Amino acid sequence: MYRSPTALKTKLALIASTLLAPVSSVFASDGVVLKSNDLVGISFWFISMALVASTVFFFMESLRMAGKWRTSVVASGLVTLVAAVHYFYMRDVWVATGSTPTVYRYIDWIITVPLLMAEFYLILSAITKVPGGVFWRLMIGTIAMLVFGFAGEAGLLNVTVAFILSMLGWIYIIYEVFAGEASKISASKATPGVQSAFKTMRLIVTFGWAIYPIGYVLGYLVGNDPTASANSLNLIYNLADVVNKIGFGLIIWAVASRETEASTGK
Ligand SMILES: *C/C=C(C)/C=C/C=C(C)/C=C/C1=C(C)CCCC1(C)C
Repeated sequence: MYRSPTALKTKLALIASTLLAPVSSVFASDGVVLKSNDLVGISFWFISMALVASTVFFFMESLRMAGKWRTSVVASGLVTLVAAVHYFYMRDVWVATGSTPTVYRYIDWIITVPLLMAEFYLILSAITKVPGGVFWRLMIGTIAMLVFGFAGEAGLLNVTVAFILSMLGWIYIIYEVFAGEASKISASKATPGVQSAFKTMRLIVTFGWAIYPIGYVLGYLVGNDPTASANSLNLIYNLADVVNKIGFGLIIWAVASRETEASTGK
C-alpha cells in the first residue's frame, strides 16, 4: 500500500490520530460530521448500532438457555461486542479521513474470527466429547488466513501473494468443516438440531465468508480509482460482517433455543 512517501505519511498521520481517538474522538464540534451522501460512513453507523443491539440480545437470551448451551450464545455476544467497539473507532476513522481502517479491522478479526471458529467446537462439545485437535486445526487455518490478509492489506507483502496464501488458510477451514474430523463428529454423534446448525454454519463459512475475498479483490487487485476501491472494500466488508457476525450468532441462538426447549419441555 505504501506506493509513495506521501501515502506513507498520510497513513502514519492516520495511525497517530487513531491512537489518539479515545481522547479526541470525532465530534460534530470539530466540524466533522457524517455526510448525507457518505454511503460507506452510513453503513459504519448502522452496523455499529446493530452490533450493540445484538450484543444485548445475545447476553440476555443466554440466561434462559440450558447450561451447556450458554457458552455458545455468550460467545456470539462476545463477537458482536468486540466488533461493536471496533466499529465505533473504524467509523470515526472513515468519517474523519475517508481512509480504510485496516488496523482496527484486523484487530477485530483476530479476536472475533477465532471466536466464531470456536463455535463449531463448542456446539459439538455441548453434545459429545470432541478431541482438541479439531479446535487447533480450525485455529491454525484461521490465523494463517488473517495474518496473510493483513500482510497484503498493510503493504507488508505483495497483495497477490498475500491473497493466495490467505485463500489457502480459508480453503483449509472449509475442508475441515466439510470433510475433516469436525464434520464426521457432527454427522455421527450430533442431535438432528445440532447437525442442522452445523450444516448452516459451514455454509456461512463458505458463502458468507466468500464476501471478504471479493472485497479484497475489488479493493486491491482490480480498478485504478483509489476512492472507488476504498469505498467498495469497506462497504463489502461491512455487509459481510452483518451476515457473518449477527447472522451466524442468530443461528447459534436458534439451535440453543430449540435444544433448550427440547430438553426442558418449555
Ligand atoms: C467477523 C469477521 C469475519 C467473519 C471475517 C472473516 C474474514 C475472512 C474470511 C477473510 C478472508 C480473506 C481471504 C480468504 C483472502 C483475502 C484476504 C482476506 C483476509 C480478506
